[in-house]
Amino acid sequence: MAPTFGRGAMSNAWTDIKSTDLVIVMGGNAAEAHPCGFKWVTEAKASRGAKLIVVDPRYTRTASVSDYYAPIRPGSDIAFLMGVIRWCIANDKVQWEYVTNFTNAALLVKEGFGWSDGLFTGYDEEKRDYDKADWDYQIGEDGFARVDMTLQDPRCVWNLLKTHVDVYTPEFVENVCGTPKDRFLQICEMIGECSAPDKVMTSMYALGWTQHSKGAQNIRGMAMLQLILGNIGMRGGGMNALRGHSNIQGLTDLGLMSNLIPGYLSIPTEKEPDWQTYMSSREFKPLRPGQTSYWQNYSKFMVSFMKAMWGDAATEENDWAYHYLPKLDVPTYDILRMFELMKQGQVNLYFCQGFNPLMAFPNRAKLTEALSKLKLLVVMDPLETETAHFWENHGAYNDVDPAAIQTEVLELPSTCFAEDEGALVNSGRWLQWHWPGPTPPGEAKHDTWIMANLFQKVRKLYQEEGGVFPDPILNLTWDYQDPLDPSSAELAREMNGRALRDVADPANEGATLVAAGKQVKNFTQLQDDGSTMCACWIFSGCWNEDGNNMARRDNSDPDDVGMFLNWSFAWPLNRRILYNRASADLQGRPWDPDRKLIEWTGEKWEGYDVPDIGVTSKPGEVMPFIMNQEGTSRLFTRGMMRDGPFPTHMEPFEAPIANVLNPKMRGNPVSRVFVDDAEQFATSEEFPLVATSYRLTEHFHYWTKHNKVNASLQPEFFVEISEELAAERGITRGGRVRVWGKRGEVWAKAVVTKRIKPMQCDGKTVHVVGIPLHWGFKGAAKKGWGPNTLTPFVGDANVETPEFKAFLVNIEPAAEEPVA
Ligand SMILES: Nc1nc2c(c(=O)[nH]1)N[C@H]1C(S)=C(S)[C@@H](COP(=O)(O)OP(=O)(O)OC[C@H]3O[C@@H](n4cnc5c(=O)[nH]c(N)nc54)[C@H](O)[C@@H]3O)O[C@H]1N2
Ligand SMILES: Nc1nc2c(c(=O)[nH]1)N[C@H]1C(S)=C(S)[C@@H](COP(=O)(O)OP(=O)(O)OC[C@H]3O[C@@H](n4cnc5c(=O)[nH]c(N)nc54)[C@H](O)[C@@H]3O)O[C@H]1N2
Ligand SMILES: [Mo]
Repeated sequence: MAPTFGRGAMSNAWTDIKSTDLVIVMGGNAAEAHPCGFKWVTEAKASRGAKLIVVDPRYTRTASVSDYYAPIRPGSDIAFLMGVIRWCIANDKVQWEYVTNFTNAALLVKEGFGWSDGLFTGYDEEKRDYDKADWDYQIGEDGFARVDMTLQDPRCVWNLLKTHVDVYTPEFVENVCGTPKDRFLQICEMIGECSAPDKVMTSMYALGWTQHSKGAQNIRGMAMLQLILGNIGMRGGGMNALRGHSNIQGLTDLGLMSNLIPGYLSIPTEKEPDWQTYMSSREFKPLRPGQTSYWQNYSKFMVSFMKAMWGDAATEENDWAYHYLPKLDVPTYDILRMFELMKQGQVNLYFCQGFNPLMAFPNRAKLTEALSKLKLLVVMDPLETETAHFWENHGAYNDVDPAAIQTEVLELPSTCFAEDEGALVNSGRWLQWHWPGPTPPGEAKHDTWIMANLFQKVRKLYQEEGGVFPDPILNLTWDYQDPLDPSSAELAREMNGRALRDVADPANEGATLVAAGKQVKNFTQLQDDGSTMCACWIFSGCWNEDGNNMARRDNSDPDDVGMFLNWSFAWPLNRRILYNRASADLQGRPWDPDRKLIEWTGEKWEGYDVPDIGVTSKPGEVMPFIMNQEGTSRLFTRGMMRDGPFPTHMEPFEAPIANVLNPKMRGNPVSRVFVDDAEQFATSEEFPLVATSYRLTEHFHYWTKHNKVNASLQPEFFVEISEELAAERGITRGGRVRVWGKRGEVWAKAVVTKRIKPMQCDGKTVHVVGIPLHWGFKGAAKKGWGPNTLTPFVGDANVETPEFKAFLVNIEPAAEEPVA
């Protein structure tokens, strides 16, 4: 599997949004969930008359300041986006020069690739997987992908795309999405204007797109549209994932997932028993002549990582201690799989750090059953969480029998991020250093202190008792001044990397590029001969010999372009807009002179941002998308996505209507479904209402209910329904309701609102029930439930994000809640 850059980050930056002409917020609610960042939208509106479009099942506070709003049925965004692409193609709203040269539109695809009935070729129903052999380019005798730059060949990506989107007519969109046709067409018109080289749209999205069984394809859909409009790499453009927690971007960057190594390198699989096999599928050769294909440097990043981990124990002779790395026997040990294994009794100890899964993960009954099977649960958290107290009876709020649960629970009080020193990576990939706030209360310890102390104790046990394979633990580099309390500065310097011996300068014979012991300048100095170490290559440059670049606080912004190059440090290489080479045409002239970013001087690239291309790479020869083998961006993704090279309409696992492309198909046909859960998907006959879940400005997840001020601002769990549904079910404003689904039931106060309206989809009236997520049985707020008693245990086919945003329920008036 090819690692991808920016697995959900902003391609641009918050400060860049002010340069846009059109903002589309679809799959998010930035005004409420990202209120500080949203000021840049307000700025764009005020300073350059930018317009704002919102597409959301609910009329949100973002919608309330929009220029145009359209409703959409939860889980139907692919149909909408493919509909917009179809409309743009049909109405010649295409940035042709960009599409032809900077995307893979001209590349020819194998004859065997095709689709029918909502499925691509190669589907195996039993395996719930595709054979992807034909989802690829035609390769010529020269070893390069074949092209037709005139876009005439029926097998070129462009013509396949055109045929693929043909079914998504405005009528199809209206029928599937419930979005009135006139609203859809008005949005198409607004978006279409941004195909002009000097008009730019930005896409701001978050969980409204990711939390679906085809979340990754929702995002692909918009990325493709942005490419067709020529908006990637442009100031005021891009694909902008608005990340959630203050450092969730840092979490992904540092590879805190079972299949990742820091910097989007990947953990080996069982099929890669040795280093040569592992490397053979990672250092991608260019697929078009003269292209960069930057992953050819993979071994430099990987070897430097191995040296950071195991120092002298990682040598060329032992393939850099490759045998120390675990080998995955399944694609990932994602959280859904871990809870499934726990439920099957295959996990003894669960170490839960900064996570409250009983509140945050789907199907509470299953989670409770899983946690009850553990021998030991360790929770490391500054707060008392529901997860740590899952065994307590709280009446209907947590209806368990403590006597029947044998799991031992240990709580390790940790500090919270505001009490720590370190860098938080924001959505725009900026590593911003921060300094500790208040002194931690009581016995609370920093996470690093707890981890270091645990590690030293475990290492001592291995030293004394051996064990099956002690080497990776015994040889782990741990050269911190205080081994029981590594400092944030030491960790950051390790992520930047340094020379372990003198590194020769390849461009200057006899000269030294980096002297032994010195910090490398950035990742371009990393080597694969063991002479450098670096714990996270994309962060390299954050703390070099110039000092802590993340702590920089110079807010000057020459010509008011929104780059702020001397404020903090952005990965990679302090670049603020990814793919910025694409902001200029084939000759290297900015598409929009008023929105110049970088340009070709005749000798090199220069401008306001750090060029995203070799500074002397000639325009017209080296294409802008250097991370890809093609040198271009991808309208067609070959075999990278498990569920298709193009996004195709799929219904949620629990949907009010059948998939109109294939009525027999449920959900995403390649999403992983565990046996017991398959029996638990509801049908619309039993549960006719579509539920979706979201956050409120006044609360942050499950922390702020511990705070009396927030708890009084939003005191009580509620659900939101339309006036029409309320009337139909005899529900009164502020009345109590019971909401139930296939997996459980909750009681809530009813907020009856005009902000949600029934929709017409495939001949049915579809009602939406909105469920905010902030209540539980701990803290200062009144006890409540949130949505996850009801949500299904299934996730996205590519990344396993649970399907929190579209599931089925029913609702009825209730006298009062049955609380013990
Ligand atoms: N105040 C506050 N701010 C927060 C948080 C918080 O708890 N409180 N949490 C943070 C975190 S961790 C995250 S990840 C972000 C999340 O940020 P967002 O994703 O913006 O927040 P949500 O409220 O989950 O959902 C956004 C919107 O998606 C809509 N939606 C639901 N289903 C669909 C659909 O199928 N299609 C479309 N187009 N829209 C749909 C919902 O109606 C909702 O308005 O917020 C962060 N910010
Ligand atoms: N139905 C539904 N479910 C959802 C969502 C949805 O939209 N709908 N959204 C999902 C999303 S996007 C997210 S991010 C999750 C959030 O789910 P969680 O991440 O589980 O929720 P939080 O309460 O934000 O954080 C977990 C814990 O981290 C602790 N913590 C804070 N700082 C520190 C620290 O420095 N160290 C340690 N050790 N702990 C710390 C907090 O006290 C808190 O108890 O919920 C998910 N669940
Ligand atoms: Mo999140």
